[in-house]
Amino acid sequence: MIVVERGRAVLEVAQGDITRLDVDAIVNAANRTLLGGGGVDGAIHRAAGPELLAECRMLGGCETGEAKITKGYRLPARHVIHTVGPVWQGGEADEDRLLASCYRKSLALAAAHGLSSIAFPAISTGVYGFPPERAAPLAVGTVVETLVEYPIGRIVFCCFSDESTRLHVTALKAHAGPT
Ligand code: AR6
Repeated sequence: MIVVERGRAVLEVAQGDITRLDVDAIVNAANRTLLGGGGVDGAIHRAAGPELLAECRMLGGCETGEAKITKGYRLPARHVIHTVGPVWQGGEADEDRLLASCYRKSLALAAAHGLSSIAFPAISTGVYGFPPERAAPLAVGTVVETLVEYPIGRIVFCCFSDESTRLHVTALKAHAGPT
């Protein structure tokens, strides 16, 4: 859809179901229990199968802004990185920092496991109510900033709706050009 190169890395926006992507890791917009839910979390657990929930039970939950990794089981993706985005409370409750932290910690975990491709959903912009037009530039900007630290070759922003896709394309275009 749109592809931008930043040094060693290629960033792209794709539209569709993240559970179909063949990457080293897909990121799950989970909740603090890590025991499943609706939205993208529900879709990932359904597609990965019950073994994913069994592994998640052993993780002891996850704090907002943090990330934990599991295997991908029946998914085409080899791993799932579970992160917990902030619930939108009006913007004065550290939501921006916590959302940026989800992207940073997920990339750090992917790099620590030697992974070279990763796909993100639009964390917190569904049930958690983070305004999508604020989240998209924050997500893309954080990834572009953080990437320089890690040898990750491919980053996909996997958007579900037309609106989310448009917002991420616009945000990514702002980072096109010489690195
Ligand atoms: N592939 C890609 N993106 C998707 C998919 C999919 N299959 N399904 C939904 N989205 P949400 P949150 C988009 O609500 O706001 C869960 O119950 C969706 O359109 O999944 O972080 C958890 O257990 C939206 O743009 O996550 C938590 O309790 C984005 O994914 C809570 O929801 C995120 O929407 C987390 O809420």
